[in-house]
Amino acid sequence: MAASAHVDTFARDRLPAPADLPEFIFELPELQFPQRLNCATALLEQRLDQGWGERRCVIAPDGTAWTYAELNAQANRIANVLVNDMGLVPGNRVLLRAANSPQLAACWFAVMKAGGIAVGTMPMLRAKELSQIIHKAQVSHALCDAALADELVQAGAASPALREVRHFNLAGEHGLEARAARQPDSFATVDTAADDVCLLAFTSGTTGSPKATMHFHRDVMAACVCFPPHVLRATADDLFIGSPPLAFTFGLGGLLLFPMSVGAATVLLAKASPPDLVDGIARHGATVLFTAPTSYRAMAEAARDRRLAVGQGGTLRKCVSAGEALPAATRALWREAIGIELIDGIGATELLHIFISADEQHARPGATGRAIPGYRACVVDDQLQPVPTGTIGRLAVKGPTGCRYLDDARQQQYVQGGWNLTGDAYLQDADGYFVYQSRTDDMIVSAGYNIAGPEVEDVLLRHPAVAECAVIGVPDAQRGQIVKAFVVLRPGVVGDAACVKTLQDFVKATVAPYKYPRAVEFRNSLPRTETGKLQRFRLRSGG
Ligand code: 3UK
Repeated sequence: MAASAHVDTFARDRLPAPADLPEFIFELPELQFPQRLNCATALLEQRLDQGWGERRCVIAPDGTAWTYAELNAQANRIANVLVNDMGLVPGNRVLLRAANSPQLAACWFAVMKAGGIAVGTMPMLRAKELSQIIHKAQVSHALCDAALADELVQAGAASPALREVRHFNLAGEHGLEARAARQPDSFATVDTAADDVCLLAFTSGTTGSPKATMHFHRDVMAACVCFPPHVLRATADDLFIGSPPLAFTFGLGGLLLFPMSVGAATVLLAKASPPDLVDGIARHGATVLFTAPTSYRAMAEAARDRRLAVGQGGTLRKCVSAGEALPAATRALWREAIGIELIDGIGATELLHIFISADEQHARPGATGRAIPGYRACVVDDQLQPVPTGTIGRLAVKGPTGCRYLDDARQQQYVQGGWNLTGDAYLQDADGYFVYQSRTDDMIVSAGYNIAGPEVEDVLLRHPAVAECAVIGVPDAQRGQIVKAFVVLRPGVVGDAACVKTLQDFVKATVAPYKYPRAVEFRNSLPRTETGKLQRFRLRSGG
């Protein structure tokens, strides 16, 4: 280990014991990292050295663009505020709270430059969740959009660890803008070790106390040399856009790190509902899109009408789907609407970003893809032994990134025998493609049959009456569990007994009849997290 640059060793002191770490593999030549590495140097400062300082980098919804040089200067000023005004020392945790925006990107790089540890938080979080995060990560500093100040003020009052908070988008001399303007636009970036922690990413887990995953400067760069060049293959002329918050590593990678790793530009939208995204793509001329499966489904019609794709007179050429399983029906819908084959990819907060995927040429409906260069994946049984082709088991992954929970006994569940166990049930087909079944704890067992909810959902989504749906197992005296579908109907469709029967018959006619939903409930909407994931546990508990 190279000497750490951290003065505050909180994170390093709470790394999992060596025996509890996954095996890390660095086989690709591009994964040979130097001992000293700061990801802000690699992603931002080197673009300037390369002569790309005047290229557009981060773009606000109104079209205002900062060049790489401007983002660098702003990040330097904020790094000076963190160190000179707020007393940050390397290793301190800095909470970031804002909707996606150029200023949030500048804050993120400022934390990297100052050798701090960024703790991203989803804008929707309330004081209760924020105080859990502040406590768990012992957050000492925060940079927060004034529009989201209230909940943080409440959380801060209950959290002695949090010493220094500055707000941006705040007029007056105390606002971050005014303080930053008084600072020099140069900063001596801290010469961090490649294995200094730079990011604490909280999992969007639905149960139990929050888990914080720790990632190094090296991990950030590893994510940038695996999926982007080998699967996505975007170029410096691309313009990225999408919905996931930068606090979610799907968004951090897809909307900030990956575009910058190739010298491209990125539109950071504060609001990115499906209609906002469609508008944003058209208005800015975006070429690469990152969003979740439900968002593709909701956008398909408008995307076709507005002719967003490059082949239709628009600009969009690459579309990445992650966060949840991509139903084959949604892949087909998007292709029919705009002629673009989706790039599906499974990623996890624990592994930082995507590790199984397939590019447009290699995509297979219903399958996520194959292990991407840099990663290995297999399907194993409870003894961690590989199962035969076509057999459902637990997904196990290893690569240059992997799970390191901060001070958490659950490390030993996620990492076993050197493998990261993501909690997903998968099978691998004869060509090595990984086919998602369900979360391991969501598999429905009804009258002795194993039924994967997402397979039934995919069938229901093909019915013209269905806008959205979720399929879970509910307790049943005779069968142990029965299959239950929650269905959001398309506008104008009546959810009566005849409709229930129609949908049940449709499923029976498409897949093995034992999989049909014996119970169907109509809803106006489905419970989802801010990252677009269905909250099945809320449906199970009647919520
Ligand atoms: C599920 C998928 C099937 C799967 C994420 C891309 O989602 C991300 O991270 P989270 O920690 O959740 C991880 C879990 O989400 N999942 C994600 N993508 C897919 N299931 N097909 C997919 N394509 O259960 C996984 O274990 O919130 C995704 C990049 C970075 C991320 N953090």
